Amino acid sequence: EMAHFALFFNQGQCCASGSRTFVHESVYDEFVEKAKARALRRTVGDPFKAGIEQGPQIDSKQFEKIMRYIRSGVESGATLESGGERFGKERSRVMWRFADLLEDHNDQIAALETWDNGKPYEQAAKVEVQSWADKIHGLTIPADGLHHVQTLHEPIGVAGQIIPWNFPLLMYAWKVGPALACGNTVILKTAEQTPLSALHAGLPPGVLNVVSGYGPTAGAALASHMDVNKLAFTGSTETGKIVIQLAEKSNLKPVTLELGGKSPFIVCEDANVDEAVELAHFSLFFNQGQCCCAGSHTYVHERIYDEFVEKAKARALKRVVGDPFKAGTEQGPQIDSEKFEKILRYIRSGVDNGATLETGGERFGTGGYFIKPTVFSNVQDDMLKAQDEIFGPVQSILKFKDLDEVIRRANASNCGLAAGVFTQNIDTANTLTRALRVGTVWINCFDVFDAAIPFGGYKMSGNGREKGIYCLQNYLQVKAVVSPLKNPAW
Ligand code: TXE
Repeated sequence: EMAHFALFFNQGQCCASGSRTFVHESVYDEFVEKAKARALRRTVGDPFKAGIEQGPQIDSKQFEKIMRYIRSGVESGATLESGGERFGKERSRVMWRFADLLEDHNDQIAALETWDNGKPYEQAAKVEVQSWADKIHGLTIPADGLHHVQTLHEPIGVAGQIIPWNFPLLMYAWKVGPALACGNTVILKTAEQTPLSALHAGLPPGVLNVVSGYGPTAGAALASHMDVNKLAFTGSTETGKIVIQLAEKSNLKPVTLELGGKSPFIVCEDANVDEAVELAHFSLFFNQGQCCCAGSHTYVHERIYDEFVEKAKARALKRVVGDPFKAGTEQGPQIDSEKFEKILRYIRSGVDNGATLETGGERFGTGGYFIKPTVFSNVQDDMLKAQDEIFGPVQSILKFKDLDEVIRRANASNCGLAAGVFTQNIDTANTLTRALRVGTVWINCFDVFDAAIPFGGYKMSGNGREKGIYCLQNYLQVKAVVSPLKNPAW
């Protein structure tokens, strides 16, 4: 204790500091062990805060000089027992290294994605991992009375995460990044269709554990495990209801859910039709139509409806379907035979219910789960209302007359993940943005995903947000710490 004080007092900036600690060999090992433990306990941080033992060094010049001495100590062969770097950096360093590794192996990982999932190689996920690791901190709170009150933001513990097959690597990054940045360990279950890319990443042993397996066994085990402290799930609304019950029945672990959507894409009468057609096409057909936020309900103002339908059909006919490894391919196969059959069933039911099949509507080629880009016009709300997400390359174009009507119809959905709004009029954009009950509104754009932008749903599209500063609270516990202030002057 005394040697620690003799050196570390005043950030080690004392002319008389006990900088050379001579220890008799008979007690050397024990002393080193205990000195290390003491240094690890030293509280470093805001020097105005009670309880802080060590603030920053005086300036950048001194700081850099000390860092140089530390490096030269390591290079000269002294054993670095603890510390040796900027405070708060350790977790951040691991995160950056993880991000670097993902970037370095991007080609390989993208190929794994295409093998597993069938998505065009050129589109295979470009992953962003952001580091919040060294920016997570609590608050000091000026509560009444003579108490020092602060909060500590601590990791929640073991995070269980279950991800789907439509964006295997992207879902992995969205889930794993914030959980690790907040200091948790992770057990991640990949979808049975797409296990490869997640198995490719590596971190310190035990920090990130990837489990491949089926939902009702491996997934359910994770959701109901007593030692898993938090669950994050992306998948169908149906399975979301199951995992939330498993969590409740076991240890009441908090659950965040990112579930399906039926997103409206609203094209107003003042829109540039060519641009709107292209964006609406992208919003639905991207990733073989297998996006939770796909613009599956294309509402078009009656004044431009016929022109829009004609051009949407022409664009769908131009879509390049085929080998996902081939440059220029826009659309690969659907994920598996079950989903392929389900989409074809929905197409048949659209025809049976009287919607006009403009193009597509059947399998593409003779092998594999390829579906021709399909466009329906004259679609009525009740045809889509009863059904689940189509989750395939099927665009449904509906007609509307005025804003109030389209708001009412769009909000009648039990989902609320996202919406696209296409207009040149700022008042129209503002009105729709405020009125739509969804987690993301894209105005004159769609599928803009940045690691800093929160993503998640209203209503049955889920709860909680992924990405950005909003997702951190899912992975942190807040501990209130109260201690008496002995000196009333403070
Ligand atoms: O989803 P599931 P499926 C929608 C889309 C699609 C439909 C069905 O409409 O057609 O869901 O897809 C795991 N306990 N979305 O069957 O079952 C499963 O192993 C614990 C939207 O693939 O939800 C996988 O890892 N886990 C969606 C994950 O849940 C279980 C993306 C997703 O599978 C489980 C995918 C259980 N009992 C499909 N059962 C989106 N929001 O983007 C399954 N799982």
